[in-house]
Amino acid sequence: MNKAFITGVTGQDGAYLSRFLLEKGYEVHGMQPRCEVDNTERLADILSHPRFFLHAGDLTDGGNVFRLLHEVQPDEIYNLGAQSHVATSFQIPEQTANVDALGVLRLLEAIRTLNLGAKFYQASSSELFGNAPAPQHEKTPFQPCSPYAAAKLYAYWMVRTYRESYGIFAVNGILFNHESPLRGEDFVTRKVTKAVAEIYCGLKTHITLGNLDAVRDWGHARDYVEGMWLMLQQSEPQDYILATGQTHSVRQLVEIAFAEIGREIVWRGMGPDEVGYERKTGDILVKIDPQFYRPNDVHFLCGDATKAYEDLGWTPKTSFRSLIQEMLHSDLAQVERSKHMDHLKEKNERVFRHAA
Ligand code: NAP
Ligand code: G4F
Repeated sequence: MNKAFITGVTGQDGAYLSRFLLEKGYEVHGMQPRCEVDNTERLADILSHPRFFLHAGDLTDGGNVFRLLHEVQPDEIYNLGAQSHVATSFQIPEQTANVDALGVLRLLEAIRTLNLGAKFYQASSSELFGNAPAPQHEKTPFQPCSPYAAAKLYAYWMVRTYRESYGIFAVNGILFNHESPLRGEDFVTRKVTKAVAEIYCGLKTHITLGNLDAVRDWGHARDYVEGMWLMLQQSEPQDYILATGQTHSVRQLVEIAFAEIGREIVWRGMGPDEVGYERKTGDILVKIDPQFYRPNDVHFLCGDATKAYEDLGWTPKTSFRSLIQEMLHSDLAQVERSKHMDHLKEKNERVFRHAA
């Protein structure tokens, strides 16, 4: 039985990858960082799986990383753990570097010194390209423009250094943005689908965003975790881009999500004064808040995943529209559930007050 070790198992990709590997018959071990609140929500349905194990750990703790890898002795290591929010990396650059850059070094050093022979997948990012001309492919020169991207660039080169210097099977998956109903709520796709669901249910009146003109190549996380696995099943370690090659702006994302609830958005104004209002009613549904602008942003990402298609047979299966529909329907169901819970709570409180 193959044994996989996943850092970042409690995150979006960790949750999809764990399910994918369990279905393939793997024993899956995940590193779970300590958290004040329960961080296993995305793993709820596999927590009691007999081949799924969580280990307390942290990528900033070298001793912990060594001990866990020594104990688990995995065949494959997927390093998905990161401070993954680009805007936040401008606020906590040192912590971002500690996790996203040095965390990778700790893992690679453990593989080397423990002589593990495990294959290693590094979650590299299209952020490495910054504002380099599109479409971006494996040979496009990197131009990182955030502390997050710079930390990921260090990690990228460490993977290549350990592969070339010590013969470790280590690969970089340079993944373009991928989303899902499990996406964190402060990434723009999920922020939009959640807000549209809340507006539909009457819980809020509008959404507040930053740069509407940023363009991304958005795919579905479920499709991308298969690509991660395929990279480790090759006879030679190589770096690959995973992307859809299709682009949309944040503005288009907003229009598509509101169209799903039958509301057509029209734009008026410029920069921070721009608003998106509903054509039929004139209601303002989108406002801009400069607090969501970044000190530096990546304007246009569009990936060329030809190499992954040719070598791995990998192609994305989910269109952008169906991704947004799936996310929105999941958020609508979630909002309805919490409205129902609030209603029950209110009802119970009324009964108790009456009884008292
Ligand atoms: P995510 O949902 O933010 O998950 C990140 C995970 O890292 C969480 O499980 C988090 O744990 C964990 N983590 C944070 N600090 C840690 C530390 N000090 N030690 C150990 N674990 C730590 O991110 P994702 O979207 O699944 O992305 C997975 C990886 O792919 C990340 O490395 C990200 O940078 C990279 N990536 C993502 C995309 C994308 O579009 N999703 C594209 C390219 C690359 P808690 O939250 O439980 O604390
Ligand atoms: O959803 P985002 O925060 O994702 P971003 O910055 O592209 O990073 C994600 O993808 C990377 C791969 O390219 C990963 F490496 C990284 O870990 C992460 O998963 O922002 C997308 C765009 C940005 O240009 C941002 O300025 O949306 C713009 N945006 C506009 N308003 C906003 C908002 N982003 C966020 N998070 N929140 C807003 O209100």
